[in-house]
Amino acid sequence: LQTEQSLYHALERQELQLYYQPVMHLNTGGLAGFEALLRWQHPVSGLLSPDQFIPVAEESGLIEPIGTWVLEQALQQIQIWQQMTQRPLFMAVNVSPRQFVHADFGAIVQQALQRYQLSGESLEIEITESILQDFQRSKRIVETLRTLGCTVAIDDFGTGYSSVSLLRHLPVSRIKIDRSFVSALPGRAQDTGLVSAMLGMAHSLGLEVTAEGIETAEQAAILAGMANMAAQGYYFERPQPAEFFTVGWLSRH
Ligand code: G
Ligand code: G
Ligand code: MN
Ligand code: NA
Repeated sequence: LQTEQSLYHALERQELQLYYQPVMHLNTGGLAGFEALLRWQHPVSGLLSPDQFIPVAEESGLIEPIGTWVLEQALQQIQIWQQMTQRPLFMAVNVSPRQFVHADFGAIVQQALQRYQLSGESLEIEITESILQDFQRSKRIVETLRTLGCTVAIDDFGTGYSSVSLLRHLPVSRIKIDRSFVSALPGRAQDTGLVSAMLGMAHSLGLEVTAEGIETAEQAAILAGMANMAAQGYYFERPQPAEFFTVGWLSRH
């Protein structure tokens, strides 16, 4: 794990970078949007993934300026890609609990949308069940985000003990089925059964679904046969820097 001081400098020295992973419409193969994934280009250790520094950012409070930077950067990028493609692509942004329950989170989102002249539908906020620690406040923030037109997704759905409880109490719009369920496909009847139960639940509640971690054509075909959904995974594309999509990729999709 990295230290607080070096992370402080990372922000200052512009060592943080966003990678993007496309989110596809599984049944049509068309592009739906992107998820922004944070990286730290560390001068000594090389490219670091969020697991190596988000915990320090959370503990130190640096997650607030870092999270605001991520939001601004991601929205600036989706504005560029929307203009390039003339399509209503969305950007999904991961938000840590400490960032989410910050008193100004709604205002920070609103300002960022205004700055890049984007409607709320351009932004999806991904939360995990760890926000349940501050449930009342989280509920108000989810409501504020929905008022702004943003979608709110439950990330890593199915991995926590309370994922289902979250659906019961929060007006979220989407679940992202955790990749551990997708990587089990094709598997035993139980593995397929779990995924179809999650799809059934989403359907009953009027929620949209993204399946994460699709790595093979077979997994894509199995899921496409089950329901309409959005999909992400190495099978479609790995997370890549913005230039990768701007130069070439977007004109082919
Ligand atoms: O991209 P990768 O698979 O290494 O991401 C690892 C984890 O880091 C995932 O759980 C992802 O949700 C989280 N993550 C990625 N980018 C961000 C970010 O900008 N903010 C926060 N809080 N978490 C992120
Ligand atoms: O927790 P969250 O869903 O935000 O994490 C997304 C992480 O999953 C990113 O770090 C991304 O690099 C990783 N990821 C995306 N697609 C795949 C995939 O198909 N297989 C695997 N193993 N990881 C993936
Ligand atoms: Mn995510
Ligand atoms: Na996830």
